[in-house]
Amino acid sequence: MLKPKMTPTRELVNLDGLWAFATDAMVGDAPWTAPLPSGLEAAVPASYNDLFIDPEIRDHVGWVWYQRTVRVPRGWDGERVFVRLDSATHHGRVYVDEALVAEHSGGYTPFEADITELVPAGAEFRLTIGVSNELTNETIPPGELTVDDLGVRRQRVRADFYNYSGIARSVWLHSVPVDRIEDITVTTTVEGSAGVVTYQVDATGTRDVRVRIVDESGAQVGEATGASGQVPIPDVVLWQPGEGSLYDLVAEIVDGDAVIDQYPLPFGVRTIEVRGSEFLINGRPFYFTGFGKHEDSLVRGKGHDDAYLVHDFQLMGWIGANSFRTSHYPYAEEVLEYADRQGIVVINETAAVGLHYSIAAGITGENRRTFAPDAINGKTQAAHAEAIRELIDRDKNHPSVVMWAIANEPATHEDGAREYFEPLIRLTKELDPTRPVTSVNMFMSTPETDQVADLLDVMCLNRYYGWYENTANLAVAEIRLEAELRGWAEKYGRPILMTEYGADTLAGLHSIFAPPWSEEYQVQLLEMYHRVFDRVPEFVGEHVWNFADFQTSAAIFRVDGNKKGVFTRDRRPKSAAHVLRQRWTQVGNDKPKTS
Ligand code: BDP
Repeated sequence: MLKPKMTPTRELVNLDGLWAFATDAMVGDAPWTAPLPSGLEAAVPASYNDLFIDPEIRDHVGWVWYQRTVRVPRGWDGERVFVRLDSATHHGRVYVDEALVAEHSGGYTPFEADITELVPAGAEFRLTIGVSNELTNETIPPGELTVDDLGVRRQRVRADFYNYSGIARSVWLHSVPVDRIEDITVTTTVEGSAGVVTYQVDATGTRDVRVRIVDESGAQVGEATGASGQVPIPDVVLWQPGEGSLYDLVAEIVDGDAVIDQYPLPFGVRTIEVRGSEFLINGRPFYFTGFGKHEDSLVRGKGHDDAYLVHDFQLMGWIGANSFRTSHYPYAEEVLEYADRQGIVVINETAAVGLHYSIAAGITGENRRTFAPDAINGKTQAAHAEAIRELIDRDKNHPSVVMWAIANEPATHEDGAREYFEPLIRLTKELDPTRPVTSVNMFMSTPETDQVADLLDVMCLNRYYGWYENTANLAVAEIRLEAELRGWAEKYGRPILMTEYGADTLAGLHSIFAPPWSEEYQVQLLEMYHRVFDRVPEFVGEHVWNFADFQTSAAIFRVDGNKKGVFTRDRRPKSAAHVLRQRWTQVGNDKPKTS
């Protein structure tokens, strides 16, 4: 789905700002499409949870309603008019006055509604958006709805981050021509000093299509006609980690000399390949340094914020990180566009987190089969397939995206995992044959027990030796970690990436004895992991968990959230940040020497 854009043939009105807001309890039996009665206003984009001081709003389970009036610009007569949401977490419904015009499940991908027939150009209408945060065993991510002893509905999530809900990204009103470009797909290869761009333009109607390729100075460097084809770029400037060189593919549908629709798509020319145990970008072994991140900040929750985007990337640049993973859901499109321009490498993940029903068995006592009719079942798998489709559809053209992670820490050691994952991995590869595919592995899925690893291109491991296991015993943790990594290398011979490792750390807690939670322990744990990484030749990268402290549901092992950040939630460095900076600014994009 193309991001709405202002072009010579398309126009755009941003609908962000303050919207009337109410929970379903506040609306009661009244129709939610009537003016909302609560007197509350909510900021868009932002999760609603932390905006208000009322715990009943913060922990509300079910539908909430956002409302505002919108006027269609009078000049849009004869165009098609759409309302587009960049996301609604987790289910969205869009009403134009009383009419339901769109419904969507999946909290981190966009959807839109064609409202042309309902509102003429120049007219005003009431736009009501419903958002539900309910999660069940058949949604992505999965969760459970329960009712407590007082009859209050509760949402249980199976992920270690707060269930922030609402409209966390922008809302748009946009116009497109009746005959228009609906989608563009660009893939690239390199032949000698030339780049080869393979493109496909999907358009409505039977008009002629032409494309031009324009470099960053605005000079045209290639052109072609037809809905699909190849365009060479002589003396191409490659997109490289650290150098986000981009081109625009300007697609047009034309009628003789008249341009009916125009859409410029930024793209980069680069190649990705997994060869043996190496991860190659532009034919050169790449070593990942960086983080698993979250979209998370004070007050906004998961609300997208360009200021945090710029600041987080500044901090990643300062520390020498060349990459991050969009743990545990697709991030705002602005993040990927910025990564494209900044030359930051991205592992792009679906929202399939929590497909593991006994991960916390030691704490909760719950020990259930994950792949079962009353747990992760065929309907969950269908929702998961749709999540993969929507992610690839949205993000396929971003050069920064070098790999798809289709899940985080599913129970891939349990019976049923192969039947569940094999079709999803196949689907991902069919939808995008150009990028490697992974599923991020958790500690119970070892080289001996894992049932899907042979289907994956890269072994992405989350490991907590020295934290959840061998707590406060880094010497033993070092031996266990190395033994396991060598086990993966020996069995599969594929690249191994540590997608999570780290320790909860209370900023400001110091101790000469370096106990868990102290800044010293975080430093010593990371240094121990790095010694091991540098001894394993198949190792291709390190993503510390997490970039910054983040909010979670209340739990006895969480102190106002997860504190494994290298930066605090307000982005101040802990001691570990300086240690990482020293290592990563030296390592660059190359693997540290194996000792
Ligand atoms: C991993 C999860 C991550 C958690 C982390 C932790 O992938 O979401 O936040 O552990 O416990 O299991 O800190």
